Amino acid sequence: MTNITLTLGDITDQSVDAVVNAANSSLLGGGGVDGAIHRRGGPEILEECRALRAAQYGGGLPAGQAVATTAGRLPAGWVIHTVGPVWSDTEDRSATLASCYRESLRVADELGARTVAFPAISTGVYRWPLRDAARIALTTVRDTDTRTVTEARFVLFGQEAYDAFAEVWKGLQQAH
Ligand code: AR6
Repeated sequence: MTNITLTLGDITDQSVDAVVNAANSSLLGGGGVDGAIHRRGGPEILEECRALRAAQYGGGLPAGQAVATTAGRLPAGWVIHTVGPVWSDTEDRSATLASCYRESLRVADELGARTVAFPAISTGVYRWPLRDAARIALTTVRDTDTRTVTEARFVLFGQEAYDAFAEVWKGLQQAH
């Protein structure tokens, strides 16, 4: 069973077995969490991402999937890169967002990771509304069985994101 915790902070400061990156399909870096992870983790992460592109992900990593690399100089064992969906007003892409969390946990289990730090995937550049993203993230992680993962730590960057996750989590626990 995975214990869910919420933390206000920067995901690159987390000493965990695996840090999840809200990447894009190119796997070659970007802004937001992705930029912070590559900056702080150093060039080894990008080297492994390039190798993945040259091997099994020639067309890029599809949204909803996840793949692991070294964490370079981060205080973590691995980075698990996943690609969230861009928010759409006209199309329901919730299943893809849920898949990011499920697939990241599956990869973490394969690695034998116990502690995993997640950002609020898709809530930055990809514009997913925070509360809805929090509901999808929290219910998906709560309902996913894991073998080795015992802690899923949501690392929220800013009070607004923290409060949204905390309120949604409180509501879900009361409903249970
Ligand atoms: N630690 C934790 N959370 C963070 C950090 C950090 N250091 N920095 C930002 N956040 P985003 P997306 C929060 O934009 O929406 C990139 O360019 C941020 O406040 O990083 O999935 C990729 O390459 C927000 O709540 O990811 C893709 O092109 C959340 O992390 C695209 O952005 C996610 O914001 C992916 O967009």
